[in-house]
Parts: sequence; structure tokens; C-alpha cells
Amino acid sequence: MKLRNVLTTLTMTTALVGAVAVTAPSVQAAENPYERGPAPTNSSIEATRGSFATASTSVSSAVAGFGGGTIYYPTTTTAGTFGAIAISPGFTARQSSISWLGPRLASQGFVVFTIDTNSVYDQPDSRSTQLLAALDYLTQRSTVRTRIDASRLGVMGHSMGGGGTLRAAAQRPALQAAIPLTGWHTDKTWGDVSVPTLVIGADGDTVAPVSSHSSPFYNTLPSSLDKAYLELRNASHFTPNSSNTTIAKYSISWLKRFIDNDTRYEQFLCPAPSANLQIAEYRDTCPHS
Ligand code: 9J3
Ligand code: ZN
Repeated sequence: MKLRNVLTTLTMTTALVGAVAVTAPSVQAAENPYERGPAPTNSSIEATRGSFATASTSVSSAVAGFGGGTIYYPTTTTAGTFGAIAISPGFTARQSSISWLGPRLASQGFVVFTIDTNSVYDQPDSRSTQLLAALDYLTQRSTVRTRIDASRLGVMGHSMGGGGTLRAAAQRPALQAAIPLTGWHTDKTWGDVSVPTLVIGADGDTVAPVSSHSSPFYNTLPSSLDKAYLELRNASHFTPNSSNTTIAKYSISWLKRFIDNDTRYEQFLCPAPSANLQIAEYRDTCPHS
């Protein structure tokens, strides 16, 4: 090679190296455009609030398809759109029974809709229909719709709302995550679910015992699915009705991992946490896809 060509090659190489170094951060960001908030730590997922300031807005019970509710959302408009989650309460209960999850999850970077059902006596499959109606309202008609990425949605619910969560996952495979909390359903077979699902049960639940609800729910979900089973220790059917760090930290990790594709949270899910003072049992299908 002639000297001039060597110099040209060197110059081009230098320019390329420089360009790669300059663009590396944005290339990395482009690998996951859905990542929101700082890199997580065990403290950050256990904290009572995440890094985003939040606000809330009420939705009237006169709305069609469900019983109204409260939308909790990050106030920033410069961090991109957020994934969204609808959460249903259980039999005879109202949104107040699950409202602690609103600011807890929203402050981590999600739009969270805690709903009331049309009737507090509605059964799980009705709660499924209402959760899906609430998500449609959230993304199409709500005042915060422009803040939401409608392709990244999830569902949660307590008890019959957890049964509704499983049904909603079976009915709408486009959902990205589902988390039934001490779920209750007469249907014990969930092989038609293709939505990543974290089943949370309680060892002392006498209303929806894990042996006849959460455990068979988890076991009958496809073995090929990204799924996990978290059995809370020294916990009851009503443990999900007040602030609970174990529920929060694994719910946040699951929602981040599957709604935001945020693999920074994989460290909290795989390998599975061991049984401890808070966890009676944990099962999963790690590693996640
Ligand atoms: O939503 C729930 O708490 C379901 C458990 C229940 O009360 O079932 C009774 C039929
Ligand atoms: Zn079934």
C-alpha cells in the first residue's frame, strides 16, 4: 500500500472510531427504546416510591364498560411514553383496596389505572371484560392517553380481580404482563395464556387457598411461558390490600421486564429468589426469553 493510501486508511479508521465512540450511548438506548428511569437496585425496587413524580386523575363511575377509577401517572412529558396497567379489586371491594399500588407503580414509570367494577359482586370473567374496557378507555379516551404506549399494556387484580387478570391475559394475548394477587377463579386450567404471568399467592390464604387457586393456576400455564409463582410467607388473602414490599418489588421487576423489555430487572427474577422470611416458595421458568 502506498503511503498516501495508508494515511487515508488511518484517517478513515480514526474517524470511524471517533464516530462509534460518539454514537455508542444512543445506539445502546435504541436497543431498548422502552427503558425508563435509572438502573435499578434492590433498594430502588423496595422503596415506597420510584424516581418519577406522579399525579392522579379520577374517572367517573358513569363511564361505559367498568365502574370508573383513578389514573396515577408520571408527570414528566420528556421521558417518552409509558406502559400502562389496569388493576381490579376483588369481590365486594372497591379501588381503595388496591390503591396503594397506584403511586407505588406509577412512580417507577407506568400509567396505572385502579378501577372500580360495575358491581362489587361481579365475577372474575366480568372483571376481565372490565379490565380490558378500562385499558381501552385509558389508551383511547382518557386525558392521559398521549402519555401511554398502547402496545405495552398489562393487567393486575386482587382475588376475583386476579381471576379476571388471568382471563384477560387469555383473551388478549397482546398484553405484555399479567399479575394475579391471591387470585380466585373456578377455572383451574390456564394453558391458553401466552402473556408473561407472575402468580402471587399467600401461604395463609383460606379464601383462595394456593393449593386450589394460585398453585394450579401457575402449574397449568404453559411450561414454555415466561411465568413465575411467588407464595408470600405469613400472609393472608388480604395481604395485597395494603402496602407490601415483597409484592411491590417483584411486581415492579415483572412489569419492567415484560412491559418495558427492561432486562436490567432480570437480576431480581432470575435466578429465582430463595425462600426466606417473606417468601414461602418461588417457582419460575428462568431464564426468560
Ligand atoms: O374476590 C375475592 O375475594 C374472591 C374470594 C371470594 O370471596 O369468593 C367467594 C365466592
Ligand atoms: Zn381454563
